[in-house]
Amino acid sequence: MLGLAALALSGCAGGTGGPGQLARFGLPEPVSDRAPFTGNLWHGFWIAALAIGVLMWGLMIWAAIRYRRRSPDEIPKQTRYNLPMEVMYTIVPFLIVGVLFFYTVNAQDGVRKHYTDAELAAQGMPAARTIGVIGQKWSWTFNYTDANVWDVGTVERIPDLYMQVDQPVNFTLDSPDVIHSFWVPQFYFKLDVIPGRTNSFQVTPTKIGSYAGKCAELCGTYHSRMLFNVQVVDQATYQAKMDELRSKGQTGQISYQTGTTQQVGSTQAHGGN
Ligand SMILES: [Cu+2]
Repeated sequence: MLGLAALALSGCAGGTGGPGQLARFGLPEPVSDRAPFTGNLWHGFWIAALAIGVLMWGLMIWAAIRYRRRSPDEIPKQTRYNLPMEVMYTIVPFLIVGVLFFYTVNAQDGVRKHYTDAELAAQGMPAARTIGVIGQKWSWTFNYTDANVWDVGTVERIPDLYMQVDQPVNFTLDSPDVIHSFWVPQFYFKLDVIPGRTNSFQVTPTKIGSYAGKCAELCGTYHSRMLFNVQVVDQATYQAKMDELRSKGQTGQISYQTGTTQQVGSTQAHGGN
C-alpha cells in the first residue's frame, strides 16, 4: 500500500526527481540547506497518515467481517450512545492535529531561521550575500547587491538567478504590483512576494546545477510565463556572470515602487541604475 501511494505520487511529478523520488514520497531531489525541514515533515506526515489509514482500514474490514449478519432473521446487536467511544474519537483527532501542528511549526522555524554572519562563521560558512528579488507582472528582477549589478527578465526572456554553491544568501522579496510567489521546487521552499511589504529569507544552495523556479501565485494574464532558472555554480562562474552583467552596463540596483506596474517586455520600466 505504501509502495502504491509512493508510486502514484512519483507518477504525478513526471519523474523529474530520479530514482530516489519514490523514497521521498514524490518530492524532487533536494538542493538547499533548508530542504530537510520540509522533506522530513512531508515524510512524517505520510508515515502518520499511512499508519492511521492502515489502522482504520483494518478496523473497518475486521468489524464488517466479525459483526456481519449471519442469518436472514438475525439483527446484529445495536449500540448507541457509547460515551467513552465518542469522547475518544473527539479527542484523538485533536491530539493528532496537535502533534502535526507541533512538527509543522518546528519545520517552519527551521526553514525561516535567519543566521547572522557570526552564526554562519561558527558553522564554518562564509558570510551571507544579499540578493534582492522583485516579482513584477510578469517576470523577475534580480539585484545582486554585493556585486552591485542587476538582471531583469521579461515574458519573452526567462531570467537566470545565479547563486554560488555552499554560499548563504539573504533574499529580499518585493513586488510593485500584485502578489506573486517565489518558488524553487527543489529548494522545498516558496514565499509570497507582496506589494508594500518586504519579505525575506535565507537559503544556501548545496548542489551545482540548473533548477526551475516559478511564480506560485496566480497573478494575471502571463502568470504561467513567470518563470526563472536558478543556476547554482562555482565561485569562478559566479564572478564571471557578475562581470558579464557589469560589462553590459547593468550596474546599480533596480528600484521598484508599490502601485506602479512594469510593462510587458520592457527592461526600462523600473528606471534602473
Ligand atoms: Cu506572479
